[in-house]
Amino acid sequence: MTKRALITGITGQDGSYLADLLLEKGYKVFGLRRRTSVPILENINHLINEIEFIDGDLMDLSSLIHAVKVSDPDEVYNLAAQSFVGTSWDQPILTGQVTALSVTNMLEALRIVKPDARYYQASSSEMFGKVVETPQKEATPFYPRSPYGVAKVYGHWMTVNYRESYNMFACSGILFNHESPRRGIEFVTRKITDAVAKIKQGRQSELRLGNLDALRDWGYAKDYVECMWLMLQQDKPDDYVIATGETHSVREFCEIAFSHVGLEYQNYVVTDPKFFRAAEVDLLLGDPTKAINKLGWSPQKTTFKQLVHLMVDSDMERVKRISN
Ligand code: NDP
Ligand code: GDR
Repeated sequence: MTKRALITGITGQDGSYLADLLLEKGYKVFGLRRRTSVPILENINHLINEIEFIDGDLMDLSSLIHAVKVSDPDEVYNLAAQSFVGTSWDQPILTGQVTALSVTNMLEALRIVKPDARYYQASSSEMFGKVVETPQKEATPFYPRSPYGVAKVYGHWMTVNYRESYNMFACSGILFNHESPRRGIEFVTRKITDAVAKIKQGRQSELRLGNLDALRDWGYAKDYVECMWLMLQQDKPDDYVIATGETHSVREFCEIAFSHVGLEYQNYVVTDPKFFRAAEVDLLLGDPTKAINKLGWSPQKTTFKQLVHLMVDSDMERVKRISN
């Protein structure tokens, strides 16, 4: 029997890679999509005829009930969110409504219409926030440092709560930062690789960044969506940290990205207070031991250096295309 999956956040980085993966596995894929005046299809243009889109918004419970009825899913991947930490200080209430409370909308839609569907919640290493313990694992206490991090803690605990209250197959993946050529342009990695390509091709002169000393455990999004799927194939629902177990600074990312095209980052990167955060998460470093042992997942498919290089190469090509 063909398995059916409903993905929220299908137009985003992870939703698009997950759709690629599930289609490869022979799933029928449904994607919840917000109505926009101009379609945002950059990440899923190649799949437009393979996905069945359902119009809806995570904040609108009735649209989620409709989406679950129409898709009749075996698996639901709830990836939609206001996902940019910076914006969460500018729009803390919206972030709470979308990234926190709407998780309950999705869980309620499932409880009402299809309680035996398996559910994946996109939790985040931002829940760890201030360093309490390093490396961070499933049992590390949360200390979120942004409205986004606080919202993700709510969504995480609601997922645990629905699992324990209603015996639903609900899992949370606590994913550390993962990047790719499909990453939104405002996130630091993509902002850097886009700038490297534009500077190299004479279309930009400098790159303005905030805190260069922030440390992140960066992996490749294409590798990480596999874990989401693996979590829903287990006998029992559970929560897992997904990370590489390595941490690198924003500065190191710059060094590798600029040097890949023969440039030195010091000549182009300018520190701008505008990009510093009201409260910073200084160090993220995850311990993926549980995922390795229980899911049989391998964290080091794509190394940090390979990740930086593949993102720079992709932006070099894209900038060349748009320049012609
Ligand atoms: P993106 O920002 O690339 O994608 C977010 C998606 O959510 C988009 O498809 C967006 O749609 C959709 N969305 C936003 N608001 C709503 C809404 N009200 N109703 C319906 N859809 C909405 O995020 P990523 O793909 O990077 O991340 C996926 C999930 O994983 C997010 O929940 C994120 O918080 C979480 N996460 C991400 C990590 C990472 O490093 N990438 C790490 C840990 C967790 P639209 O195109 O219309 O804006
Ligand atoms: P993050 O990702 O906040 O970790 O959240 P982001 O790439 O935005 O920031 C990473 C680190 O880089 C520092 N930084 C800058 N960041 C941005 N965006 N722009 C800059 O100019 C800049 N200069 C320095 C930041 O201060 C920060 O320390 C991502 C998102 O995908 C979340 O949805 C997800 O949950 C977490 O990763 C895990």
